[in-house]
Amino acid sequence: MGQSVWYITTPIYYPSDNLHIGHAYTTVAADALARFHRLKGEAVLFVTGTDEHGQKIQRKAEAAQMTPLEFVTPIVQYIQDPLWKRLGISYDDFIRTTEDRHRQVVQAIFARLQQQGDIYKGIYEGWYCVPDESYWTESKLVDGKCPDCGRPVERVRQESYFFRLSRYQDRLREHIVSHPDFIQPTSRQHEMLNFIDAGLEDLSVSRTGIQWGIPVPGDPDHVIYVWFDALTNYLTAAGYLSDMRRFQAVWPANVHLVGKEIVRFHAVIWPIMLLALDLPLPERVFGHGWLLIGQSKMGKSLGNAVDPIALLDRYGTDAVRYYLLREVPFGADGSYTEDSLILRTNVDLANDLGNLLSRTTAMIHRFSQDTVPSLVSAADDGVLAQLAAEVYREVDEAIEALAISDALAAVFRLVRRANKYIDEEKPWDLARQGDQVRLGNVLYGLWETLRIVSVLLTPFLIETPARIRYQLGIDEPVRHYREAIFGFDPAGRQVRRGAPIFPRIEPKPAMAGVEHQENAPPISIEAFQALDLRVATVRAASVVEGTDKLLRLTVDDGVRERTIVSGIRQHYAPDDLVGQQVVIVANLKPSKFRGILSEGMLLAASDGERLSLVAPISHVKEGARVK
Ligand code: ME8
Repeated sequence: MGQSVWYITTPIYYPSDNLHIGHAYTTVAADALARFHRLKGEAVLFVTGTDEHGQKIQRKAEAAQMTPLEFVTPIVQYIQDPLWKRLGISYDDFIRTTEDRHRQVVQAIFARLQQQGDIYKGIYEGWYCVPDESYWTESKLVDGKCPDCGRPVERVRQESYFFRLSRYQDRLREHIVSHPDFIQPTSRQHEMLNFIDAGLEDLSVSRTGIQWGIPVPGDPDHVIYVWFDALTNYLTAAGYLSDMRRFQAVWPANVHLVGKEIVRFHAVIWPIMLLALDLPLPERVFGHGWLLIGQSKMGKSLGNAVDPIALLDRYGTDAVRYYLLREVPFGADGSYTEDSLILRTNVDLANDLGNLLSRTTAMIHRFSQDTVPSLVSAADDGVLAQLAAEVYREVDEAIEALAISDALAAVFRLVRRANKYIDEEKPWDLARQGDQVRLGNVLYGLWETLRIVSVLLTPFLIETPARIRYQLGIDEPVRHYREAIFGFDPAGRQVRRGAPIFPRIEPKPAMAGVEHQENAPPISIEAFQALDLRVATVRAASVVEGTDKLLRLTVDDGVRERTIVSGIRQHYAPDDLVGQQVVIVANLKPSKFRGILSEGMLLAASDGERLSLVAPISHVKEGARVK
């Protein structure tokens, strides 16, 4: 009965309002991981869903003069389609806690724990946070408010069923210590151990006075605590009690992906429920960080939620997915801004990836009549093949560690290296010199790198891999991760040049801070021609120590390499500039900055807020005159 299905879950979300990009963040991450494992040929179960019971939903429904089910159903439908559909979420099962299959499992578990003496009836007196659906003792409150979310709590005193967490406290502690992968990132492990060491109190697992929930078996005045109900979804979806054969193949879950604020439920209450049921514990509970707006968490009730559909309308599925997966190291908090989404898309997708594709297909068109040349490896220095092999391993390892952003960073390192390779190898020179062997190797290497990138991006992006492959002349979809190996695809395909796969996004029109300058006085054509403007390629870039504005660049102007000191450090990272073409004022009188002689300046456009270097929109030779 070996475990054979790779099982990943997201939290099941409250359908109390439409979801925001914080929810999309978790779900897209889980989706990428699920797709990655499928691409490696594994059987995967990826489950998401909705947590529909509880007081919060009941109150919302009352306010809307609807039954709770009437209230949640359209929201749940909206989450499935358009929200998850348009984000490309490839869930295998969508579980709603209002389904019969789930109610049966929750009630069966409750009854069993009661029979075993793990659940008993008593009196609960304490505090309750309605929005979080969590119970608190007096001593845990902070300034009389919920210690998790800071909102007011309500006093409750009622008959209640209790779950004896304390009985399993030592076993849980011992499991956490002996399984360092169980709670991740590691910092959350320490938090949980501290929480356990402070002593676990028995948990109230039922409520009276509300109807919207699963009734306690045999005692219908009580409904089961919504977290007890919700956590059980992971078992229901795995087939627990309904299809035990499937369950054996699926359980334990490999990853429960959750936001950091609910790690405690997943790393304390949930494993204790499983210990009491004599079931193996999940391999990993991963608590990722929050998307912040400014300094605060984006939240449904905080009025700062960003609607994913609006972003999808504006930027498309892949730009939104890429941003969510790449921008913030998985595990840490990160600020969301639309500008950072635009910048990410423009720099990585439009510039680096888009240019590599259009340059490569253009050169294969021009120098090889659209036909991908074959590799004559004897003369090839293997730069791209070697890096591709490294990246193949790195992506795999990063995903194993759930370091999704690192995996994408590795893929884009390969993209950037390939762009630089074009500048170094200068295929147009090889063509002029008639060096067909070298030219063929270089073109095949670039084409093959793009094909590998299309494989590596398959788990993360939905439409892009096929669009890249179309232009490369490949109609077959990506089938397996091991296709991302250099030399896998034979020569002879016919490239199809096409439109840019990611057109640059123009920053939003309403730009505060744009300096609307008065037009300058007219000048003669001679005055303009006195400027020697030329295209150059950045060969090296580094920061000028002791300043926060200056970069020192080495640029190739077609005749020689020259040094230019430029005040663009706040807008560009040195590594991002290497290999880029720029426009320089070549006949500016040299002058010294911080002891460095600068021979010329770069042209850049500035709206007072953002600054963008000026560059030719397609590749031209270094030294080309700008006029
Ligand atoms: O907690 N940044 O549901 P929920 C990142 N029903 N992720 C965020 C986020 C943000 N600003 N805001 C929300 C519940 N999330 C329970 C779960 S599971 C058995 C029951 C994500 O609708 C993150 O994954 O409040 C967080 O844990 C989840 O949405 C909370 O969703």
